[in-house]
Amino acid sequence: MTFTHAITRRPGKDMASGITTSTLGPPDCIKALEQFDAYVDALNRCGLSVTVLDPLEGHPDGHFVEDAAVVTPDVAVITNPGAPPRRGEVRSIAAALQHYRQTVWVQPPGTIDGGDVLMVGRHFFIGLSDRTNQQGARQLGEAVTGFGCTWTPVPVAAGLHFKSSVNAVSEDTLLLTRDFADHPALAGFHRIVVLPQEAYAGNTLRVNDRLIMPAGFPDTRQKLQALGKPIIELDVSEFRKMDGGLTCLSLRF
Ligand code: CIR
Repeated sequence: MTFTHAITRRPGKDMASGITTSTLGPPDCIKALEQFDAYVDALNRCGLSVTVLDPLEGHPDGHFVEDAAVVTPDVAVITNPGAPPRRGEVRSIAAALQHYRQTVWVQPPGTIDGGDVLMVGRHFFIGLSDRTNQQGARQLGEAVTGFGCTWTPVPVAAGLHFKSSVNAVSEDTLLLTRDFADHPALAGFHRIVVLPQEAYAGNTLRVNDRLIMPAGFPDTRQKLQALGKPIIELDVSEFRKMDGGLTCLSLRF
């Protein structure tokens, strides 16, 4: 899928009140805004037209827009996020997406976070995690099947979301952590396995012919260089403190 657009949301002053399991300490909101601006700039450099929504009052995780929808070439599936405090984020994301796609909505008791959904070609891997349940995965699967796509559920036993650990870095290559390296569902792909001490770099974002990776992971960078794509490194330290990373800061389509 060639991307032309992205939707993002500027972090609010309350971003430190979001959900996190990290022990890295509270984020510096000023630094986070600088990192966010650099992220938007990188998406622009990849050729995308980027919508930047205003912070969503009362939703300190609202800038992690990826979790609120799954956008395919055919449809935008609006999620029912697995974390109850995040459910109020979806309405404004749906409003932004309705200009571009028909929307369908995941219904409770189904829950799903976009961070659990990896589209590779016309196939979807849907992580079953603390945030995404069987019903939510099935509803998304049925929605995309209606447009000729296929899907596979994948249990997520490590990390917050499936894409915390597994991402496509080319049409046929996945970057992944050791936890997923031998997973039978992923066996048909070339696999680049990140070192355990560089597991966070598994959340690398492919935007058309470029890769955007978190700064500070030299072994992963060297492995990715073999793909011959331009690499942009970004410091996302303040989002990492809130269990977020590069993929979760935008919806690309
Ligand atoms: C959360 O726990 O929901 C947020 N603090 C982080 C969400 C990160 N989203 C993503 O990786 N797709």
